Amino acid sequence: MKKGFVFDLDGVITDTAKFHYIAWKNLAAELGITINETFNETLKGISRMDSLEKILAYGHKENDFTTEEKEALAQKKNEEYVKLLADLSEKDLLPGVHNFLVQAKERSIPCAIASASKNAPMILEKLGVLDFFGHIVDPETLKKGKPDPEIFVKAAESIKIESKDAIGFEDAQAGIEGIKAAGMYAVGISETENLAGADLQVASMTELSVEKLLTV
Ligand code: GL1
Ligand code: MG
Repeated sequence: MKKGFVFDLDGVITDTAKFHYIAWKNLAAELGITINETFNETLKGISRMDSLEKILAYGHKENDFTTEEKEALAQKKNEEYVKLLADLSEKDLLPGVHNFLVQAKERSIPCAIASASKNAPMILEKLGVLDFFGHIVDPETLKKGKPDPEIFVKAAESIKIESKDAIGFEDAQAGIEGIKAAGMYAVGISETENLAGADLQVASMTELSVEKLLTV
């Protein structure tokens, strides 16, 4: 039997991935760099500064800015992103998420968040689901981002289970790779992308039952 769940946030719990895309696209445009949805797939699950570095490299501007300038650019993106979240509330939970979390709670299955986003606690609070999670991994404590397994291993440890007993949920390819490298069972959630390496892929969490998943 599996013993716990580890969730990505953006694109799994709520559709904030679209707001990250808008904010990155606008910042890139100001720098004369055009990004599209295909390129955006490679940003999913990637930390704020690493995302900026990837965008600059994509536009051949990786050597054009000082560290301070890059920090200011990342902050600017975050300010726009946070503005886009102003109306975020329970209605923005993705389909099936609330029901799944309730089912997990009824069975006393611990849940943790493994997101690269520094905004995770604020977002979970706005969504009204903060209390369902035993722990939110602080991305500042990580040596390496996804696809490294570190964030998933830390998430399992934080809810006192072994990685092999955990199930991870992800919408991004880098995340699926991290979950598998941690030795967990990987559930991919995407309507549009083929998430290579996932043990199971669904279009939304409405397709999942806690009881059935625990015995995979
Ligand atoms: C960071 C990036 C986002 C996204 C998330 C992970 O979030 O900026 O584009 O890749 O990590 O889902 P944040 O800026 O909220 O720390
Ligand atoms: Mg995600």
